[in-house]
Amino acid sequence: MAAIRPTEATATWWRDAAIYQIYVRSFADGDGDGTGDLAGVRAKLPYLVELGVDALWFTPWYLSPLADGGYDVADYRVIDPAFGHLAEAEKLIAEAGQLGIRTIVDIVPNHVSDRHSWFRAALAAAPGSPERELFHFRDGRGASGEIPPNDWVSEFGGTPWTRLPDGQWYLHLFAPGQPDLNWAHPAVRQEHEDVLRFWFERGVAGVRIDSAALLAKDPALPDFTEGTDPHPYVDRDELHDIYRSWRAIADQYDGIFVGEVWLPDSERFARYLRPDELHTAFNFTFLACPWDAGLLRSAIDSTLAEHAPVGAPATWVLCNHDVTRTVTRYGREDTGFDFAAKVFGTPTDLELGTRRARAAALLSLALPGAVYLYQGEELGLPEADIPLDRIQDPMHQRSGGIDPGRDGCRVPLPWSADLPHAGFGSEAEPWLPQPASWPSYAADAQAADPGSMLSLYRTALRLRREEPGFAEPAGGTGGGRLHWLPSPPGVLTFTRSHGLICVVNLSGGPVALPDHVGMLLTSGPLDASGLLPDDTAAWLRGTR
Ligand code: TEU
Repeated sequence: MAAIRPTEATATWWRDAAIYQIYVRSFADGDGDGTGDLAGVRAKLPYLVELGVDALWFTPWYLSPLADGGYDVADYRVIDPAFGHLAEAEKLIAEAGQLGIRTIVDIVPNHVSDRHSWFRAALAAAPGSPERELFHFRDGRGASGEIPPNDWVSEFGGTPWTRLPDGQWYLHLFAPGQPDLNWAHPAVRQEHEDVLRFWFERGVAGVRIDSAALLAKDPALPDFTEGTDPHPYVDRDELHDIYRSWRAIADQYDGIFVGEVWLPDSERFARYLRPDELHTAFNFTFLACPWDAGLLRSAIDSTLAEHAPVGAPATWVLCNHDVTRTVTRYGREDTGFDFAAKVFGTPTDLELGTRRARAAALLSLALPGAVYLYQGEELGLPEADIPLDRIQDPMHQRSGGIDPGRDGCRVPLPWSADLPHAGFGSEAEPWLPQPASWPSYAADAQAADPGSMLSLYRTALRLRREEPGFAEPAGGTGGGRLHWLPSPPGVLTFTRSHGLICVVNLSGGPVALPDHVGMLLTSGPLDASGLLPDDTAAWLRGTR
């Protein structure tokens, strides 16, 4: 195992951390049942130390019927038995901490599972009962209440209302197995504050807040009209009082929050990042941005501009468990990302996508702020084609089969090229089928290859930690600073501090490197003339 790194007690670790997202079900299978688990994660801690990450974000590991990959929580105080048990989670948090790696858990406050005790009690209670006040139950419209209470559309497609035998409907912005909670009810607020304390007391360093802009609803649950302000359920002002009360709890434990805040309005996005609310939020503008120099520069500039006034560090993320993997996205005609645009059979050039993903890795790892890596990103995994009869994601079903869903970015990881199931687990078939190509991406083979994606990430993360040029200059605004340097069209060149330069060539042809005295790392080889090829990035030691 690599050297034990001290867990520096700095209260600002999260401002420039490299945080690795673990989708437990697909990370590593410790007991051979075909599903990833905490034993598998514990066994891979040396790998994560070697990779050089500062924290792990676990997607929900709680008791769940998996109607939505665990984002349908039945009990926050119970680890799903498929993953292990609470004592094992506590051990994992402690073991990782001793290795200098912090733990972030995932809270899903917008809804619970339909198996949660609260919802089961609400189903058993009559319309109008107090149990139903914890959720959004309403009578339908029409002569016999046969029309849903309003015209909202589910995030997964279709109506977000499901009718019960007693005639009432209940609201679920996502799948029917995810009834929305009524955040105007004091018991809902109290329970989530208790859940935060429960996990902070078990040593977690942070919490990712799922669907953070959706919790509060207009109590009238009115029909939605485009342009309605405030929106009946997105980004409502009531949210900020909730997050201020959560921040007061987190501050008692030096805990941090990262919000999943999908909001195109950067001014409203920044409101979640005020000093008495969330510490950080995911930057989906950058994630969804097409592979284009001008658009990427605008995304970077707008991100830093919106964070600076509130003193929050930016976050940089290229993929997660919801979006098409970067290698595949960047190998397509449309290199951006749009949930609504996903269809089967989009032509993809994986060689081109991989080259661009390598360059994007050096770009995102050079930018000021925190960076999030999604498991398998460091292996250069592409989006997998899942056989229709194996697709589990409700987004597929609820799109009428048009959307391939998200399973393609959730395929169990390849660890060993020569073992069954690419080393994911020892016995049972993995819960999602692995493509025939998976062994060629295996971590053990890549670790031995200096030109692999894994070696690139390991080296880049090491340099990011060691090179003073990546650190925030003292007295930084907190939002992070970079200085753009003159570049040919289609080339991004910037410096952070100490003369460190990052250059990314998206121009369509080779370009000369800026003046430099040293080469730290490139995402691919220079050409025979020493020029930086297209879709390639370099970290340089500048002349100043
Ligand atoms: O995703 C949130 C989500 O999918 C929507 O907020 C969407 O991002 C937004 O409307 C932009 O179109 C989170 C989890 O990451 C995802 O895995 C879950 O399925 C979902 O919430 C429900 O918990």
